[in-house]
Amino acid sequence: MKSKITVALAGNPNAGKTTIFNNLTGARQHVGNYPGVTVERKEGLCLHGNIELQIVDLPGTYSLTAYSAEEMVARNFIIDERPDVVVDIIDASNLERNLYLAVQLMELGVPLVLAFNMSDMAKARGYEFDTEKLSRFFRARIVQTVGNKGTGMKELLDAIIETATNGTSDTNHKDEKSSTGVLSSRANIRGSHHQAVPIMNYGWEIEKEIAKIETLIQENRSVAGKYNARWLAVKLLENDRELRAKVTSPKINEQVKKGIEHLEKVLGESTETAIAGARYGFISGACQEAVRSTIEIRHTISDRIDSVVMSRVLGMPIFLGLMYLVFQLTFTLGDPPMEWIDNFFGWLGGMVQ
Ligand SMILES: Nc1nc2c(ncn2[C@@H]2O[C@H](COP(=O)(O)OP(=O)(O)O)[C@@H](O)[C@H]2O)c(=O)[nH]1
Ligand SMILES: [Mg+2]
Repeated sequence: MKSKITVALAGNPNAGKTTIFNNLTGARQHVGNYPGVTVERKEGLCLHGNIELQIVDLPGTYSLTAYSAEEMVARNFIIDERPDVVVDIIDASNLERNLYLAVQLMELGVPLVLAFNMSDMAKARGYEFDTEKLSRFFRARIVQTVGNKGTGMKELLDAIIETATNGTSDTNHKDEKSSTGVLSSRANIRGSHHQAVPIMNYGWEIEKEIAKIETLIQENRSVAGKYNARWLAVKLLENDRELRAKVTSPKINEQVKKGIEHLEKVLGESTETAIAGARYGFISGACQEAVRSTIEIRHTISDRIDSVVMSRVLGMPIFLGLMYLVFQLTFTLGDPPMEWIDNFFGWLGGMVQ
């Protein structure tokens, strides 16, 4: 293992990135700017055991598209500087929304750790996570943290070092707790685990187009080495303007154009929308399997009431009973005011005459 590990902290704004960055680096920080843009670049050092970690606080982003300077900086840092580990700081109390970035990091194929931060808030909201299962879905070790209390920092560092050492590659097949006590997620992904874990799949039509472009990318030496071929194929189909400008091969561009046209015709929506929709579908499926919430329990109580009130046998009598009650209330409670109004108009009539 390298004696120095580069770690990039990614995450949605307000997920607690800076808090965790400060916890890990203390006063050993350096603040600069990314070249050419006014996006702040914060770096710091952290010593864990005898391993030195260089930690970079990436700008907060919801996605890895080419829409904003922040997203471009975050994405290009990961692609160009190839940090040994990317830690996605997730606001676990808003899990589904935050996992959108995690899916994209997973697709990018980077060694990934997910910090489920704000786990105190998530708990207060009644969420319970099956982190082992989520870890298999997202191909990343997961650590629950409370940034502002410093909880989970040691476990996070263990997971980072474990990921830098063993990677998140499929070659790691030991289906057991690792030496650091952090569950080695990759171990369970394909090889030894009996339960197959679905990988992010965009559906037959889109997958067919991805495969065609992916093949052309792999044959093209100028882009093949730099990018994960599947990721680039997806991004091109998403019509990512920066990457479409970067890829100059006419063969690839022609295939991308054809692919987008075909997909928009058969899907009836933009490829961008369809691809984002598939990502959200994946997240929602994973959460349905691995996140429990007491809000769900509240749901089931209201479901139970519904099942009585809406039932075929009791529904009508309950409805008629309620109507009778409304009728009674209207006339018994409505009687006195009706009398007052009657008297008032009688009096008014007398005055006019
Ligand atoms: N309740 C709670 N608050 C946190 C946690 N982590 C960070 N915060 C607070 O959340 C706010 C946003 O954190 P910050 O680190 O600035 O987020 P960033 O935008 O991702 O850099 C700050 O007020 C932190 O003190 C946590 O685990 N639980
Ligand atoms: Mg910040």
